[in-house]
Amino acid sequence: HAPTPITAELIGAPTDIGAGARGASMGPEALRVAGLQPALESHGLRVLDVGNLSGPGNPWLPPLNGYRHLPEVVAWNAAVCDAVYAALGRGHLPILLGGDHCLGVGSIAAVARHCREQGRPLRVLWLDAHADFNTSALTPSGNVHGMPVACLCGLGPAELVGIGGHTPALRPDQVRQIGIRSVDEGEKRLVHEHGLEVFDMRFIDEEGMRRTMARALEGMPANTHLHVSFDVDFLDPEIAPGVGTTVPGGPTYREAQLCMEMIADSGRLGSLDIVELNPALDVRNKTAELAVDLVESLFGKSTLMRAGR
Ligand code: B3U
Ligand code: MN
Ligand code: MN
Repeated sequence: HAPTPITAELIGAPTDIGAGARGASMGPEALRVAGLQPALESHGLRVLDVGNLSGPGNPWLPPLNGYRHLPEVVAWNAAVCDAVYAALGRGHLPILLGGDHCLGVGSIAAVARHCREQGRPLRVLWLDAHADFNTSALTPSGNVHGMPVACLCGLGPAELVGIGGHTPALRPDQVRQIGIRSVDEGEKRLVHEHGLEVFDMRFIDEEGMRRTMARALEGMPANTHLHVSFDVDFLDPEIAPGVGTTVPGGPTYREAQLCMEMIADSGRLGSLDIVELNPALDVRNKTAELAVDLVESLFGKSTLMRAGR
């Protein structure tokens, strides 16, 4: 009989609570307008759009003790964590539509909890221009979207670090970062101290995206749950201007496609975040359309039938 199709669950989190620019709150609707659901359905997935979560508005305040909007960030992440955990419990593949990247804490804490309960190994691919490994002492901005990886590894405020019920949610050796090209001075030292595996733009320039992804995906047992946290500022701003913090010198269209295709070929994808899309800074929704195009590749769109796939 035919295999049961994967059911993807689209979960909108319309907030810019952790960001340094307003507008990521419009991300979920821009992805819907760009046709995310029919694009996924065209690759054989069932898609359930459960609509948007709700949470506090953005008070747009300066940092307090090194964090901007910490109580609101915690409220949004609690909602995301519950929704992602519930989707996984239904056997669905959650796709978080951000929203800024602070939401990666709730999303990945939920995935880590699910994997712990199922006894499955977890790997997280962090596609980003930034390492997002700041702490309240190191951050130049107080924006929590610069801190989610540190929070997941146990470095951060207790309310966030413990949101999935287990501290830390992740060990650094479960994470692979790809596309990194902007890391703050103190953050660099912390990344090194914690032994994060970072495939930065220099690595991609020297080794190519093919070898980069082969390395990032190696050593995953068959039952591994692979989570992809896709910060749209991973992409070069020439092709993806609709993000809050552009950093020049990112992956090209072709490199990004290959990255997504090789993740699809791994056959391990279990959950996804699409974050930091900022329609207020976009040009005719083209960054949202590009994100949808790349997510199609992540779910197995390819130009040809390929041997052994
Ligand atoms: N590292 C800087 C900038 C930044 C991090 N993530 C984004 N921007 N999107 C910071 O504020 O922590
Ligand atoms: Mn990020
Ligand atoms: Mn980023």
